[in-house]
Amino acid sequence: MNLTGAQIVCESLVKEGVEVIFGFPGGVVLPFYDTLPHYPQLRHVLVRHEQGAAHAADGYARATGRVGVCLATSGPGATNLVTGIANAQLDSSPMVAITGQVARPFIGKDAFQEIDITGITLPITKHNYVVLSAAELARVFKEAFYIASTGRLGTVLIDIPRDVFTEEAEFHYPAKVTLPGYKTVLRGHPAQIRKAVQLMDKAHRPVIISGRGVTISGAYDELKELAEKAQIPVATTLLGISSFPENHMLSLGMLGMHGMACANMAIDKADLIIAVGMRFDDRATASVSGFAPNASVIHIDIDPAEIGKNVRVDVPIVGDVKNVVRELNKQVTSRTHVDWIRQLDIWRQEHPSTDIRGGEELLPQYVIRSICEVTNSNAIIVTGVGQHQMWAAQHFCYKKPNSLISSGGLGTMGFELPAALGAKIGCPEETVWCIAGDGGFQMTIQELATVVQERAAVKIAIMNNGYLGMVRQWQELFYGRRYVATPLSGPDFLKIAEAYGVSAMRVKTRGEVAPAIQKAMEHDGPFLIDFMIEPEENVYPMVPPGATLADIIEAPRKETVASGISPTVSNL
Ligand SMILES: Cc1ncc(C[n+]2csc(CCOP(=O)(O)OP(=O)(O)O)c2C)c(N)n1
Ligand SMILES: [Mg+2]
Repeated sequence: MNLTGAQIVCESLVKEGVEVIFGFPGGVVLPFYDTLPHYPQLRHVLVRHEQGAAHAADGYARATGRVGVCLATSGPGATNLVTGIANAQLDSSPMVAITGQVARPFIGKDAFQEIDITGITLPITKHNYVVLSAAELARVFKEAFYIASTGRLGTVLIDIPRDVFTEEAEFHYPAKVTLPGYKTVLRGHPAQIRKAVQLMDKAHRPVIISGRGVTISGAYDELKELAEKAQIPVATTLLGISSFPENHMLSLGMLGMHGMACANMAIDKADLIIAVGMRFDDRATASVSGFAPNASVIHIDIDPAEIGKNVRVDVPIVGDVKNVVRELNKQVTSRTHVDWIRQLDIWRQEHPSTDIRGGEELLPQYVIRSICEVTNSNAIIVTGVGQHQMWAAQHFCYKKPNSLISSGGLGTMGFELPAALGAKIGCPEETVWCIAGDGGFQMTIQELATVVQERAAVKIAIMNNGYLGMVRQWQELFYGRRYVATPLSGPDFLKIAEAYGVSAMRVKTRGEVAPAIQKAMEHDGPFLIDFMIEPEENVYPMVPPGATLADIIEAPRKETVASGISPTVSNL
């Protein structure tokens, strides 16, 4: 059967089970858009900026575990995708990005809207393709989806010249891929697993660090079993949040630069680190030379390139986390670490990191805790980047698997709104709260129009401190309080919301917080709350740049007076 390239693209997407494409049209992709109405199973979501398409596809992928798809035209459309592609790739989000390219005879001529997008994205994709004949399209799509969704997940870009969309070729979708150079190891080596078990059996002060790999491989139950069987406390990375229930007695919460004091102290004093599906990012380890100075390290990861990259590893195990942890569970000895757990409990009491001070001020921590209480933790939280991101990581008690979506590796301001849109479209039954910074929100604010057009009932909490808050915090602490280029003036987010057709309200006092959240939840459709939070509130604890996890700055004393609201992590 002969089909046009555009039809082959659509057929291939259907074969891959794609239901949603986040895209924005332009000249060279018009043949594709002209074909799209013949494929009603493919829902097209028209974003307002291509960066929004990439973040929405990324948010969709993280929320559903399925490959997210975004599409843009050549030139500026393609370059607008770049930040979103890098963001998805750095956080191992499975995504296929499709770009149009100028017609084959024009390639290399600096033609109108020609850009070498495969050259540009080579270092920020897992793989990329330029498709130079329609006959190759089906194979390329099969491979692209396979590569994006296997091994360490990642982003694949497919660049398609305009005349390849219109060229005809026989359509045959391959049943399997043939990629001799691409191999993924799924099962851990038995000898390495035995070595790991030996270390675990003799450890006195073990700590598990759980990363996003646990969520991706669906190893939530397996990890819980391991922690419980061997009585090992669990700290998580930022992206590992919600891979282990935070109300569990063995939960230490997040580690790292803004991690819980108790988690960081535990790692500093541990004699064994079991790192599961995490990559020792410098925001998690702080100074690598001082990281876990007394510990042997077991590192489980599907990507062999991660082993020994940042931290010396004693027992590497390459494999899918779920398989490896299952094997560990079979072999590890059931035991307790009474003294260690008691010690952690003492540190937790002496160094509380989630207490919220009382008083009248509208504190961001209080807002996050209230969202947690009103939703009963039954929501997907999507954040931007900055202080609000850290408060959302610290003060919401994540009890549900895969309930935090945040930009970790690239730290992309503006991720929040489009990613929340993608998550809501992927999981329409879930409550999705977008926790936004007043700075980052303005970077992708136009996606409010997409939210309205798609009737996506995203609930938006703007943490309005009038500053690029995280940068202001660094200026306060490390640059003599010189606030250069960090104060923000406006806009009036209620007027913005009104212009887009989104219901909204402003909250200035603690008393208004819970009723406003309740109102947003009951509202049938998107809802925005502009929380006018304490402008110069800081994120604590904090490990200063260059220091080790042991060098934690805790909140100044006045900041730890209890507010009467329950702590995030239930104590041991
Ligand atoms: C695209 C981008 N530009 C710059 C930065 C550097 N940066 C990190 S946090 C931050 C401030 C964010 O401000 P806001 O969104 O208001 O969040 P807040 O920290 O105030 O909660 C900036 C500028 C970034 N992470 N991303
Ligand atoms: Mg701000």
